[in-house]
Amino acid sequence: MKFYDGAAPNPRRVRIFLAEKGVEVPTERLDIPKNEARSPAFLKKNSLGAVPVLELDDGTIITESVAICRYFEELYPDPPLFGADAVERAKVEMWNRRIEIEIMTNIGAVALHTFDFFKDRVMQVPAYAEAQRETSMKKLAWLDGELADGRPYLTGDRFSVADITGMTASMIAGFVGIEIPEELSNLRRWDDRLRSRPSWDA
Ligand SMILES: N[C@@H](CCC(=O)N[C@@H](CS)C(=O)NCC(=O)O)C(=O)O
Repeated sequence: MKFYDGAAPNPRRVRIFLAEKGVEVPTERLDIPKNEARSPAFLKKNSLGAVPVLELDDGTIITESVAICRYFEELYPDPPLFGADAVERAKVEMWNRRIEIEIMTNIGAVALHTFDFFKDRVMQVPAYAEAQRETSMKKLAWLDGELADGRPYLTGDRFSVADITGMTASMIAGFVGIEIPEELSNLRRWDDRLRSRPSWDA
């Protein structure tokens, strides 16, 4: 198998996941700014021109960071990062989607609509970026409220792929200068906990 990687948030989700599992996979790192993920050869692997991509020995291609993580979860079930029973699995799915949709997409839009890097990739609307920056602050306050019960991780006591999505959102927030306000102490506590994991540097 080969893992097509890149210096960017979504491939990093898979890198963190693999680090948490203690698994090493043959990897090729594409140079995203040099458009290597959009080369004709790579578009045959992923028609969306993006990493991460996992290519299996029989030629099967898996794209989408969470789908790749799910595949590795099947191969290496310990420690469980998608939940250990029916309720946990549902909560992981719930929280992963909540973090992607409510947090990461909003923060990501700030980057997409302002960074020069994306100007040929999306139709940029700077006013939309500003609106999303404001929305992001409201969503962070919402998440702080959710974490007010003091649980260490999104789904409870167990770290999961939903927290990994949170780590990625936190990284993107850093790129666009969104900081967690001092008063959102529950969120800060969770973010500090994630940053202290060795996999943060994956
Ligand atoms: N939904 C996809 C998103 C993949 C994606 O957007 N990848 C970006 C890096 S974070 C990419 O490879 N971009 C290549 C380019 O813009 O040329 C996932 O979760 O894997």
